[in-house]
Amino acid sequence: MKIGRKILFALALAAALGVAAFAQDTPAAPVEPAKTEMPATPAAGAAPDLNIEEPAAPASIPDRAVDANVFRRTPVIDGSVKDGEWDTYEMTSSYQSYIDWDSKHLYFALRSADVPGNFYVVIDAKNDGWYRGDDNYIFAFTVEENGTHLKSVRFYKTGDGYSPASMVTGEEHAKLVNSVSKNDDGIYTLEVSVPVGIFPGFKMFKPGMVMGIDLTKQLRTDGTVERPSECTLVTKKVAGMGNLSLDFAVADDMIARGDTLEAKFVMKNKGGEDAAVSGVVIAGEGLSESFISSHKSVYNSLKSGKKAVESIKSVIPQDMPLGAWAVGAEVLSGDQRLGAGIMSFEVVEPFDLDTVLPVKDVTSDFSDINLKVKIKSYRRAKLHGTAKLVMPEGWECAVPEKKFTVSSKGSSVSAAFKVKAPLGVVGKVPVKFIVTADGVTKEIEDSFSVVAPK
Ligand SMILES: [Ca+2]
Ligand SMILES: [Ca+2]
Repeated sequence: MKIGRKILFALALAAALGVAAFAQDTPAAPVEPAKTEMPATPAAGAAPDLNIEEPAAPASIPDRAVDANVFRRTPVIDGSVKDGEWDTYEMTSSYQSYIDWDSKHLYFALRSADVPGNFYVVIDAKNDGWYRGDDNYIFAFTVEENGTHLKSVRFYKTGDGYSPASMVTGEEHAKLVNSVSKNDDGIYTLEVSVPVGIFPGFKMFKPGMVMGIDLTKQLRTDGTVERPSECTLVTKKVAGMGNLSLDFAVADDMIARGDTLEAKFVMKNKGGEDAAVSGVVIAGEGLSESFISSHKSVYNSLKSGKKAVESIKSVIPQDMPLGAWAVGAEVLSGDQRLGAGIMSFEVVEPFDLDTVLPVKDVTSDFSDINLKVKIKSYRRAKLHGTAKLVMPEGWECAVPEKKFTVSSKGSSVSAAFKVKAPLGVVGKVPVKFIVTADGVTKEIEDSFSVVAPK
């Protein structure tokens, strides 16, 4: 069933959280101090000040209303902020900023009437202290009148010490950052994605992770920043009025195409009086609207102390793009909204691959070198497939292709191959596995080292 009604959960939540709406048409003059440019990289040998504690917030920074719970959702990086695409981070009279995340990326966006100017994404990935460790980044964007922008990534790596002086620009990191901007009638929009691999030690972003993140239009006059705000990566957001408490429960939110998203939306009336609930609408939110089955349930009321559960069941179609999506629920009393919530899930490939190769150097006269590819299934049904090993010229492998079955979702099997080195080979050996299952073929490459026998 399709419900021809647009549910604007982001705005509903913003209203429930008491955040002012973005005044797009009448941008007020910014009350910020004059903008500052990024400082040049200090000369090598600039003495780091290792004993200073983190800088206190300067008095000139105004109080900011930010939503530090970052919702999981995959936006389209095309320079346009669409309904249901972004989770709001901060709203001011002159600009609005957004953060989303999924398992592979962090996403940031800015809509601003205040151009030209600067936009900085400041990240303390492990939230272990700004300027501490090797996880401190400033992604800097300079906004031009015509909507173009320049990009630089500053990477602060200081080991265990504290030092704003130890900065390095990371050209290789800048290349990994995807950003698209547009200027539409004086409203400038910038959308950015940052891959998880930029941050040392991070393989995947996961629910509950706490990261230090700040989106700001200015740095302090000395080019440093405040300690980034603690942001938590979340998979659901709810806001109920009065004594109405709302929640989502989902057993498994990493779902392969063809499998079913199964979740529950739970309402509880914690008050002493009946709540005038007249209906609940469940539907795909924003961009997922056309992929997710929707329904509306009619209520007379929700009695005092009672709980009501709405089941969400929707088969993930084969054409639904990979990434994180949102389902929304809206609690109605006639035309009034008593509450709303969004919950996310991630559409994933049917399986993931990892390699298990010799960690230590192998001597070239060793006859049975063991190479494995580990296949983790995301399909609820048994996953049958084939794994093929591709070695450089001259390597022997008696059985280079194997069949495998992964019995259940979340479990893994390894396909193991024994190989023998050609005579006299030494050095790094590239290995490629090609795995096909469920109509999807994936490849993974890795390497191990061969040394001459003693
Ligand atoms: Ca977009
Ligand atoms: Ca840090």
